Amino acid sequence: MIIAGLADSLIGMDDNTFEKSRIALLGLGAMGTALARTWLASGHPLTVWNRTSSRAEPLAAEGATIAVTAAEAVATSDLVVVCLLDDASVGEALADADLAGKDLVNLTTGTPDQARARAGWAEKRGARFLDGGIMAVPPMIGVPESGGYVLYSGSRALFDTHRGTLAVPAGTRYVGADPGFAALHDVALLSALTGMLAGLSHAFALIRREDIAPNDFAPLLVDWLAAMAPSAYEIADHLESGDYTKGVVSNLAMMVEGNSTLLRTAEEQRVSAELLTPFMALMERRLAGGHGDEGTTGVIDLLTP
Ligand code: FVH
Repeated sequence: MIIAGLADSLIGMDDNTFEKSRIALLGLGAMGTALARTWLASGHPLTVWNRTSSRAEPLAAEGATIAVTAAEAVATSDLVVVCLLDDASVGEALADADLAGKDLVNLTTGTPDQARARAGWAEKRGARFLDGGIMAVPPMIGVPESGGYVLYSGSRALFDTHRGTLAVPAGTRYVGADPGFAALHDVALLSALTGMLAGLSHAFALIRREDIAPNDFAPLLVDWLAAMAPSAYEIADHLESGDYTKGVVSNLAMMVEGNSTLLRTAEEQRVSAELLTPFMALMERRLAGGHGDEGTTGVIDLLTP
């Protein structure tokens, strides 16, 4: 019996024997190396290339074929995966490669417009293109229970062809035919994380000078943020319905009033409020516009005039 998903990573059939598809992987930084190891461990023939060749050598002992140039690596496989520092390094690395007929999967972090331009660039060179945004750090790669996954957008046909192979290092989530969508989702999620890290920084700063152990405080933060995270569903519902007051239990008027307590406490604890004030200013502007019965969804209108 063939396990669903796994079948996609197998090509050809010889009685009970399946051959796993060959992959060319360009880029052996922390992430590229983690990807390489999971594909090798699952039996995929793998050709690797890295600008600094010494980073490729340990993988030879694990079964990888080392290519001297990126073009040489590309020539070995129909499926080419790139995981480099940034979009410019992708252009540089693939400058001399023949991409005609190749399936190019770009796991390099970039902007939506960079992904769209890279898709056009790849298509002009005869390749199908899929962009990916990795929502994981290297130790999460090849560890399904870590919850890491990769967002994909671009050629649906390419995604379907290689779905099983792409699922080996981490879960897969296809988010649309627009090649910019994986990057857009990736950056939106990273931006939400930035806000959370800003909040954590301010919270730890508030307790820092007191006799409160950070390790005692951390579980409170984790539980609180986990309990509040579903507010994303309420905001989504507001945006889709256009009714920003629907289900609101903590309204903007109350929250703006409460902000003065947050600011005063920061002052008492001799903590700079610079991480809080930009968001508070937006809340005040929305309140001044007569929207005290909403939650914070209206702030999004101010960000997207
Ligand atoms: N590591 C992480 O936690 C994050 C998790 C989310 C996704 N990111 C993105 O993944 C891309 C690769 O990240 P990385 O962690 O592998 O990055 P480094 O360890 O710094 O390795 C960078 C590789 O890029 C090569 N490289 C840089 N410039 C060039 C160039 N001009 N031409 C060819 N290759 C280039 C570099 O080669 P070398 O320095 O070893 O010679 C590494 O292979 C990235 O987009 C993250 O944002 C990771």
